[in-house]
Amino acid sequence: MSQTILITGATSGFGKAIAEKFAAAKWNCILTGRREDRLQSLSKELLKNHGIKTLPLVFDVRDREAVFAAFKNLPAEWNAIDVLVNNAGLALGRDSFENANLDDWDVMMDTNVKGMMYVTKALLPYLIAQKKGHIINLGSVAGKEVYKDGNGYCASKFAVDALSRSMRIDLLQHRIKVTAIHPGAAETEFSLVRFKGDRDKASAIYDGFKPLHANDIADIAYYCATLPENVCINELTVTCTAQADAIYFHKTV
Ligand code: NDP
Ligand code: 8X3
Repeated sequence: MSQTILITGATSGFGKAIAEKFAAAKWNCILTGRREDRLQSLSKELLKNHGIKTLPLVFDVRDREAVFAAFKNLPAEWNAIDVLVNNAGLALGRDSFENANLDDWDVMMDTNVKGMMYVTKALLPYLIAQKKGHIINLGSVAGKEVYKDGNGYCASKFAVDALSRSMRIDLLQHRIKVTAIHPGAAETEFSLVRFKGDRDKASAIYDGFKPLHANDIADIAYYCATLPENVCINELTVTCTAQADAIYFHKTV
């Protein structure tokens, strides 16, 4: 029988690559994000290339009512969800604590922390009813160590780490696995968003080294999701070869 994955933030980067990876393995995909045009074109592409079923759901993870409304009455054919990937997230700004923008902090906390909590809470009744499931949360090396000017983003990803550990304990009784993947620098739309559309600043982040690619994270998510029922990778930190942790890089320029 086909399996089903739900991915938040499937319009770009890791989320899109994860959708493509699982679709290629014939998983049906529930794809979420705010940009409807991208969700529709990804749905069509996955159907055409892999013949799988997709359900695009357009909502902002910060909108509590919209999140719960989206999952309240999932069509019967979609309510058996094997894997939830909490991926939607962002960084905004890279400024010292005294210069950081309060609105940026609010958006990061509301998206990366509260959005993830809302989505998980809204989906849990389905996972609990089926007495199994797997939640994969996208944390970051920024949630393992703080770096200069990382303040609000680092705090939000430390919270993802804490929530992942907490979920793992609380959901044990329901046989729900929880895996936290903590990537280092990966070239997606992440830096373009962080630097608010400044392409030069965004691309400069990756000067002098070869960062992770979204497909690397998709491969890892797929590996974690397809292990035997009795095996759960609790967490893993993954960086490109030129990065040691949240702070140290070996760059050629
Ligand atoms: P992208 O910017 O390429 O993708 C981010 C995705 O999140 C988009 O699909 C976007 O969809 C979605 N998203 C953002 N805000 C919201 C919102 N309010 N509601 C719904 N969806 C939202 O970045 P990445 O793929 O790199 O990032 C994915 C995750 O990985 C994030 O949590 C990020 O923090 C984390 N991460 C990224 C790293 C990197 O270096 N790239 C490293 C470590 C972790 P849309 O705009 O259509 O809503
Ligand atoms: C994204 C990686 O190093 O920019 O989480 O924080 S980093």
